[in-house]
Amino acid sequence: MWKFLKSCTENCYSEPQFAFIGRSNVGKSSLINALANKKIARISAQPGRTQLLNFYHNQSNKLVVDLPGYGFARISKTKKTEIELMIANYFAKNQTLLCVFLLIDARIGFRDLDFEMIEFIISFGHKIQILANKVDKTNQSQRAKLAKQCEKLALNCLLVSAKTKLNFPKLVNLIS
Ligand SMILES: Nc1nc2c(ncn2[C@@H]2O[C@H](COP(=O)(O)OP(=O)(O)OP(=O)(O)O)[C@@H](O)[C@H]2O)c(=O)[nH]1
Ligand SMILES: [Mg+2]
Repeated sequence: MWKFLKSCTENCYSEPQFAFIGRSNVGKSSLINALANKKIARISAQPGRTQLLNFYHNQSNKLVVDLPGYGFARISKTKKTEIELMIANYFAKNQTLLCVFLLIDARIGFRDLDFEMIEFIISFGHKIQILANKVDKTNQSQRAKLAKQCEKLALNCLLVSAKTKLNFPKLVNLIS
């Protein structure tokens, strides 16, 4: 059963873990709530909700961390730097990552900041799985464009929706 454990400013567990990262407001915390079938992560229509590393146990008792989002302009410069450092340290120092789930908005596709983050994460040898969230809000041409982008980048992409739970059996399999 999914369970909230604690919030930390750096990795406070040595066990192997899955990480959720992505631009602010892309739906990382919503996806965790949808997987958990209960409200264990705080979400908001305003970007910048998650400001710490939030640790959870998932359905198979594995550690999952919900990271703060990147790319949110409307927070103080100090706070932004603090969050960027928290994210950078997490990936740079972590030897025990099972997989990094990098979320993008399926309507928008990849942004420059996403490419920078993907390169940064890969540079430490971590494995990445792209989750294109909010698919419930996409049309056919947006989905076709996304599929092409993923193919070109040779990245594993799974279309998901925290709202409709599209592809959740596959996602649960990846996070078990
Ligand atoms: N339609 C739709 N809305 C979604 C989906 N996932 C998330 N949302 C909405 O997107 C907004 C942001 O969701 P959050 O889960 O707080 O996003 P986050 O990535 O955790 O944001 P930060 O913590 O700020 O980085 C909320 O209003 C959610 O209800 C989805 O799959 N479909
Ligand atoms: Mg969040």
